[in-house]
Amino acid sequence: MKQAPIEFHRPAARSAVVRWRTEDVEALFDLPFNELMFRAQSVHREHFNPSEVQLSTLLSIKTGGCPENCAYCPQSVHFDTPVEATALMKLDAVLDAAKRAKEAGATRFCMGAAWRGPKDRDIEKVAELVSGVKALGLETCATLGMLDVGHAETLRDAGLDYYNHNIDSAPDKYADIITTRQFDDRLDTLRKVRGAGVKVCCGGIVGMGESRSQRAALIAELANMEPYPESVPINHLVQVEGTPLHGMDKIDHFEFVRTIAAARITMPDAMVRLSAGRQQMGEAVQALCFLAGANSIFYGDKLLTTGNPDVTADQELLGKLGMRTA
Ligand code: SAM
Ligand code: DTB
Ligand code: SF4
Repeated sequence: MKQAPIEFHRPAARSAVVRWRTEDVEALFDLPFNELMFRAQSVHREHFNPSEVQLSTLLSIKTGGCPENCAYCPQSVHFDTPVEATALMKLDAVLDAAKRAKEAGATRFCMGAAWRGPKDRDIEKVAELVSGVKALGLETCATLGMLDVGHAETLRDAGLDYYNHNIDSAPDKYADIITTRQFDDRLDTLRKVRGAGVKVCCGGIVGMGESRSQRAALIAELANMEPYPESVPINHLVQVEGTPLHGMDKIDHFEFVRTIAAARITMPDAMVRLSAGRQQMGEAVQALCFLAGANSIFYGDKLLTTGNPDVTADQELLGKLGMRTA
């Protein structure tokens, strides 16, 4: 896609950290919808070009067979789902996928592995994948589970730009969703990533039966990180048959849009990614998410194991909205 450059002021430094209490974020959720949209779009315009969207493509480099029991996840060994476990992909196959993603217009390539955490030998192999993808001129991101001492540094030295590690839900909801690890384990890995100087991609999932107050607590937790994550994926639960969360009541679309808006207002400089669940949303809801301040999407026909709108549909949608890729 050939595009004219867009002139837009973007501050070079992050703004000062503001501490958000859960009730402050809940007050945002409680605003009349149009008021919330106006505030979110106003913040968005101060920090980003409102007509630009960044495209990241996902690849599952090691699928299924995961020993964790995250109740939303089709890759857990604890649940009987349609996902087939595979070994870690070879370098050539990963590079082919990365080249295709770049040709289709993605600027970031995110590699996901269904591990509780990588072993030292896994990290060496993923480091090779990262440097290969980086050499293609793509930004790199990996999501591999909990990291051990030295892992983040090895990935950084290989050229890793972002590490994705979600806190997923409010601290007081966490134990309802996952029992094989603690909320604090996530924070520990996030500290290691920060400590190594790798940018943090951290967000959560909406629609897992949490209350509005718990959605607000998830956003407050992210916004109070020092500094808050550079990239904040907001996933809409994709209900997969066989997982414990399959069949639960679906969240109202406006509540999802409100969550995006709250993320934008509380983390003004972050890339807020409209992540999983777009296939179930329709164009109008996605457009509202962009209005609420989402400025990044996963691009490509597949997320990790579930579907995503195909690239033609996304190009059509962005075209209809007059949005350009950043
Ligand atoms: N195993 C690693 C981990 O858990 O950090 C990396 C891969 S894991 C699949 C990455 C993220 O995908 C999870 O933290 C969760 O936020 C998201 N995710 C997984 N299954 C999902 C689903 N069914 N719907 C929405 N998001 C999901
Ligand atoms: C994130 O927050 N969402 C992406 C990415 N980070 C790794 C993953 C979504 C996975 C959705 C379910 C699946 O496709 O398996
Ligand atoms: Fe494993 Fe990650 Fe899925 Fe949890 S979310 S079961 S850690 S792949």
